[in-house]
Amino acid sequence: MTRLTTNDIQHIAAQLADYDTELTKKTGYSLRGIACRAAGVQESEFEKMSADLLAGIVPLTFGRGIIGGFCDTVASIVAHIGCPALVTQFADVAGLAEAFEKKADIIMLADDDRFVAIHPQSRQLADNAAATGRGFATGLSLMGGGLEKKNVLVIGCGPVGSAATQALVKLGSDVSIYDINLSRSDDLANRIRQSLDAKINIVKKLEQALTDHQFIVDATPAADIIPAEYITPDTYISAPGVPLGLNQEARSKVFDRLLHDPLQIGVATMTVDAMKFLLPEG
Ligand code: PYL
Repeated sequence: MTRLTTNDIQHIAAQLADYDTELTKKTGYSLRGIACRAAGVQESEFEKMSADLLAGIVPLTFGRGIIGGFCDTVASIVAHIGCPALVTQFADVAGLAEAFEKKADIIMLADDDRFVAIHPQSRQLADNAAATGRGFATGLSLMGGGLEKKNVLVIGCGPVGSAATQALVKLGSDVSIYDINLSRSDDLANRIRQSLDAKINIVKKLEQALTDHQFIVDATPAADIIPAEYITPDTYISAPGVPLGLNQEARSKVFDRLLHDPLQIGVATMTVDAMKFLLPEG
């Protein structure tokens, strides 16, 4: 997982309304709409419940430390989709205590390895990598007019790519996976076979797979992985990976058939995932 920088996220809060417009044009759904679809929650239900919740976001100094603006940006995304949010004044254990004292229903916190939303009452948690993969798979499906029985290529078999693969299999897609490390592809294919009783295709040559696929999830932290020559007028790309795997030429060729953001879809989906713990069946 790429560690974000202040630079990556500095304009997110100010541009959330514009981002909603962009997502709606591309997919027919707002950020909240995509997140609710990805989490399997009716948007009206989320709207009703979320206004009475409070999310507490706790800065963590552990590991490589605070990312300037990270917690505030997370809070702005959570609030944008309709759930009140606060960033604790204190970090670490004092921040966790503060979130409890302020009666936060959901507590969000990230270090260099994990970013989670904890619902202490039910002892459950939502994971950002899983939410991000599912959110971007859902976004690709909405942007591409549905992916049932369609061939989809997932590049990168880490936690985000794995979650995207799982979501795509559940959507009925024929999924091919590629990872620079073949054993990660093998592991993911085995997990999918065991958990979903589904067979997925392991790709060994990325160039051929890019030629063969119109729908692509780029869940890698690698730049320039999808060159412009592989982009056709039918190519749709959903790219949770940072940095984006398309250079400027590829980006202008794919034009508006691209979903890419560093935090928004993942945080929104994780928030709806966490809210599900409050539902009777959650
Ligand atoms: C959560 C993001 C998604 C992509 N990369 C992940 C990342 O940057 N992780 C590091 C988050 C560290 C946050 C820091 C803070 O400001 O509280 N501990």
